Amino acid sequence: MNAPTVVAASPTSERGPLAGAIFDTLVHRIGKDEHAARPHDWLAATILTVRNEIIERWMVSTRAAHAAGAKRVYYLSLEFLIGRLLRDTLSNLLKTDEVADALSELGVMLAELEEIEPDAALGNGGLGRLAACFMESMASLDLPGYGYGIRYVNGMFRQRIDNGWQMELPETWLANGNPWEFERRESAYFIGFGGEVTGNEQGAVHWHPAEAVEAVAVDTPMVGWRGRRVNTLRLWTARAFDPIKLDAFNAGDFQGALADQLRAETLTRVLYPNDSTAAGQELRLRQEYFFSSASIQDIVRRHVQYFGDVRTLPDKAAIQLNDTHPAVSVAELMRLLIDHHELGFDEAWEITRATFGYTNHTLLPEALESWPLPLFERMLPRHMQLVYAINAKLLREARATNGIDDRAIAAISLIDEGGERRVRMANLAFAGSHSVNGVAALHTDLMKQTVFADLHRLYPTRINNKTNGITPRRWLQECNPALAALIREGVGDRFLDDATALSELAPLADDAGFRDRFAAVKRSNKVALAEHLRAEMGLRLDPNAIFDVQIKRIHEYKRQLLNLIETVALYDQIRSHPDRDWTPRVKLFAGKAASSYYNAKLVIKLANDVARRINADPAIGDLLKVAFVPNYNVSLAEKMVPAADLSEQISTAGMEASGTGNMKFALNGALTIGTLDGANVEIRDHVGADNIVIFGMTADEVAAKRSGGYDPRAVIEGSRELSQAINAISSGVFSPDDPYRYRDLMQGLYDHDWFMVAGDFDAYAAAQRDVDARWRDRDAWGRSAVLNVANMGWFSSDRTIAEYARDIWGVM
Ligand code: B1N
Repeated sequence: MNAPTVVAASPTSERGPLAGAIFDTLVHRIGKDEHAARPHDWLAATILTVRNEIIERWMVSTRAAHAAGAKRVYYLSLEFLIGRLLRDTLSNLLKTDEVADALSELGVMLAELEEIEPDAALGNGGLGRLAACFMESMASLDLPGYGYGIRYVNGMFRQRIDNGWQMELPETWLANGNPWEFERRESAYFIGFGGEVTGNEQGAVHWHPAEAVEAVAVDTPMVGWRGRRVNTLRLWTARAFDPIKLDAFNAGDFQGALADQLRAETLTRVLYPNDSTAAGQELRLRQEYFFSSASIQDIVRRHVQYFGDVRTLPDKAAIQLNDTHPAVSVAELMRLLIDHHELGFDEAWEITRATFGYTNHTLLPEALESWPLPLFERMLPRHMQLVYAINAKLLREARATNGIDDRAIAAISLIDEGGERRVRMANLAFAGSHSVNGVAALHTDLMKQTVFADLHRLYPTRINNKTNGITPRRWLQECNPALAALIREGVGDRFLDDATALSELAPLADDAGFRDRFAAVKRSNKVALAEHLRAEMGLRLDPNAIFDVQIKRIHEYKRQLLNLIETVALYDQIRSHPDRDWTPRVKLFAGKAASSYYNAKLVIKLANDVARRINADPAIGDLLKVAFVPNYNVSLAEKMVPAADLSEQISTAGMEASGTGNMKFALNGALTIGTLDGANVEIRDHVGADNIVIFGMTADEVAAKRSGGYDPRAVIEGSRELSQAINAISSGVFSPDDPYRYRDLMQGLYDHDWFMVAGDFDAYAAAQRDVDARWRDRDAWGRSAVLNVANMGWFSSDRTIAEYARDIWGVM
């Protein structure tokens, strides 16, 4: 941002107490006066001032949990995609207006400060954002919940588009400091790596790590709705025990003197930019063990300090593993119980299983984590022994179970023996937990039928479903204040505390006056987005067109390519039949590709190539505009979601575990065009089949086609629209500078088409023309949009968290 807009500041004597406090913070904590202060100084002064109030509530929350001897919930996640915190925190404290007024007395605009706060982008996509929504809901439901993760210095990379190609730049969210966080130097733990394990005659085991770093806690307060509770997000940072080797330094070896510190800092330096892909890197396993060990040590220490006896851990602590990234925690807790607390193996195993729950977020084979056994053994020799011991017990149980044959035993084993031996983290997490859940009904069914079929036969009650949710505070109240105000006018403010009360809106779907006001809100959000995109990328968009939006990570299974091919087909149709009554569309794309994912990066280039050609075609005018918006993140989503008319949720059925973007759009009054995949199935059930546009193969049909000889070439040749669009892309119509750029990408569709782009194309194109027709019936569209909002309350993460609390954690 440039210099903030200067509004006239009030004279000092007329300032209220809050303005006085912010000013005092600016002077005494930041060390600047109003002449020297930059926008970031005002931001820091505001946050530090607000923080004072939060701290008091934070202590109240902590003391209350302690006094009640309450059971605590620990959410372990390698990712927390928080985004910005100022607007969220002020809104939850009901202090937005008060702070805005105080700042305006000082000549500063709150909205401008909110816009310069950097996103805490400590996650890739849906999995990390879910963890952030869960933190907010736990605080809002007054549950004593702790998040544990890593304080990456560089979060998700910044995406720049250079001549249509994605470029990755380092993200530096800490460049101006982080006024939200508290470093807890006293909460530091020893984390060992490598070395060897010895035993004595009494059977006591001792691990002598070859290397060690110190994990230091950094806490951020998480404020719940109405400030009801303040919980802690505890992120670990790594430090060398010996920050500098003075002897080496004095001998002139400056780099050697600092080598340990550098190696430690490297551990928590960057977030792996993988989404739904396992990173096969030694550093990744080090990160996973580092944060798991620090978190488990912290949890056990707190428990023993408060309750005296480690054996009551499952009564007082529930630990949820967010996917398998923290799964080594199972072995780490076993190690602490056996080696440090001297429990027997069986008792330790009972406690471990009663304490952990595991959430699975994907069945994609390339995303299932497994570690080469030699690497695991070299880095974690004691944990390797424990994994073997757990496996022996697991396989003994399996062999004693009817109907489990040798093939099933091999699938259940914690060790994958096919080829290079590997440790299977999903099996370890499954075996070590009393609950294993999927994130949408369909996904949970597929868990039982596919990846976990044999473990499910062995433990038939363990798998359960917890359909994902989103926090309605950030994803309705804060990102769409105009819609929130309209809902309040319509049905009062009960929905603010209970999102299912949105259902009271349903009758207003038939009220033409309400629909008009609803449409006006949507239109003003579209105008605001168009203005933002004009300023940022020089785009000119017509707010009367359908805003058709696909924003999410770029991945073949999410099928941005299906959308782009259909865009090309539509372009072709409009040019061939300019006389028809076309419905104007704006197609917006945004999302990041993993830096090593070639095809995903090529899809970004294709989106930009298609956009450049179509947007410059005078024969098309405003009938079709296409844009790829750079650097998708939480803050950009908060601008795009409220402005969308149509939400693209078009993954190959069976591949998207849940999706949560789908929920954000529907809650903000967009209609979904989607496959019967992930939570789309449940969204259809809630909003009603008439208010969503479903197309394409089901998960069963996809599976059947894949095993029964799917012939994409025949499909493509049988569809004139599709083959023309593919030929155009393949022959360089959109890439005259490099006509062969997309030839292999298109050829792949003829040869294998694993994601069934061709198989679903005709159904998708027909569904899009159905969307056009619905759009032209403004009353029917408006009615459907209102009914989407009215029926999306169930997808609040408050509902999701209440289910976890009741069924898995035993805290509600
Ligand atoms: O988790 C989300 C779901 O809504 C999405 O459908 C699902 O794709 C997403 C390895 C993942 N699954 N797996 C990952 C992320 C990072 C990584 O390194 C895998 N993300 C999901 C929330 O349930």
